[in-house]
Amino acid sequence: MTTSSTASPALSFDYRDEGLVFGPDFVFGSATASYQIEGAFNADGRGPSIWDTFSKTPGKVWNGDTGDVACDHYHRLEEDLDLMQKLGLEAYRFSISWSRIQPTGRGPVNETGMAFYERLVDGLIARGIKPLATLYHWDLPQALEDEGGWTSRDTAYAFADYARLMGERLGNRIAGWITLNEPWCSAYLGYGSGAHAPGRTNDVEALTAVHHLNLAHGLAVKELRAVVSADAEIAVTLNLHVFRPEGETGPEALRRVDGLANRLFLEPMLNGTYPADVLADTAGITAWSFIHDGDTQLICQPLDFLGINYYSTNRVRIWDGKGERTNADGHKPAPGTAWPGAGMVEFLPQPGPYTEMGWNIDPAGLEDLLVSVHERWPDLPLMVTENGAAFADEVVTGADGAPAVHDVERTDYLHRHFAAAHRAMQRGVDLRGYQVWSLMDNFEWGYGYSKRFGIVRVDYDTLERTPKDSALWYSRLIAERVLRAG
Ligand code: IFM
Repeated sequence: MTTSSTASPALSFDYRDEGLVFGPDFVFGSATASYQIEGAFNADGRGPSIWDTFSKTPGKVWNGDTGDVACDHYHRLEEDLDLMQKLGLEAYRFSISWSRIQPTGRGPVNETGMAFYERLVDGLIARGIKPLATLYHWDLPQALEDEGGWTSRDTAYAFADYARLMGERLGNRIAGWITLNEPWCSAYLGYGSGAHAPGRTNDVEALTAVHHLNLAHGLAVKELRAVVSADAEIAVTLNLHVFRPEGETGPEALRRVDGLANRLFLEPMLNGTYPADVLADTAGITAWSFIHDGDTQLICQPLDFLGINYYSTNRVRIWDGKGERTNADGHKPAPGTAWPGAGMVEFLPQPGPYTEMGWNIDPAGLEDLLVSVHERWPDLPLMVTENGAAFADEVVTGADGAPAVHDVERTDYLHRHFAAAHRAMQRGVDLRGYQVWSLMDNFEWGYGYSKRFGIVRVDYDTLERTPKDSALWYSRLIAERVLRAG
């Protein structure tokens, strides 16, 4: 897997192309996730998830923020649906809170929780917006974590049951199903570095979680296929990492981290095998005996598209043991490591500019990534299921006296990444659509409410929504299908 091009012919351009045309079938949308926006953490029978527990554990989340209220989307559904329609979204990617449906992760449906998603999906369809549903965006029911979470094989089977149940109830209305969002984060940040819920820091557990998440994906695809409409698409979303190797040791560093971050998911899911070199690299940590006979065949299910989340790039080499070591992997601070068995890899600071997350802005990385995945799996359609940027927005009073946010940097970021996606399509990539992260400002995990990714501003005191200039720019792009500067 070469998500790792050193240089692409595109690097000399600034990606501020204008006039690029997107065809009528390209699906413009926006994305959110349940814990990040819904709030209503204990309403109508919802059970606790690992993020409820983690966010309420002192010191885990910036400022002690939690998702208890978040954007209160649960109670403001109609207003948010109207907003999506006003912006002209063609698709909306949301995630389902497992513990709203099955409060303990198993057992009968909590009908009030299900009714919320039925209202959401029906409301989207009534407004001509395609529902794209993610089954798992990190909010594991706490009861399942208490039984071992993703280190337990049973969790994969419980997930498959939940997937079937959702397929039975919504399978005739969802245009696209996404089993998992970014299993890399669930496994390595949840069980390795401890930056995310459940906050464990154990290399063996992180690698075990990788396999059980892969297995959960495969089992869920099988269950969904059995019950959803024939025209519903089924996919998974991966946050594939783009690594740029630095110096002589760069290629070896790249092989190691590309193996952990990308190939450990892509290869079982798309080829039905685990990468032998990664199993060998990590043999000192685990013998991988949790992979049972037949698992890789189960994991490898035909997919209708692959969802790719992209934000920035990494520069890597093997640490030479001299001087001060940098560790700019973009997922710090954390008590443990997100890179089991790859402690010798040094993440070098990237040249700027940066977003408010400290992540470098590199649209060429998106073009490189889409092209490299396409070259490896030419028949697999792709969709950008997340891309966007956090900036410190300022609210001003607009000409009409109403609040306004002139988020020039976010608009420019989106413009350049849409240009990169367009160029990838010109190079043959079958890219089906693009879901901007995020529809609205929300709970940014360990960073709480300190980082704003929304194209719509949320005032966390009044919960008022204000479309930022980036939202107005996006609305125009969707209407005209021609890329222009902000
Ligand atoms: O907010 C997250 C989202 O939940 C998953 N992908 C990355 C986003 C920005 O960090």
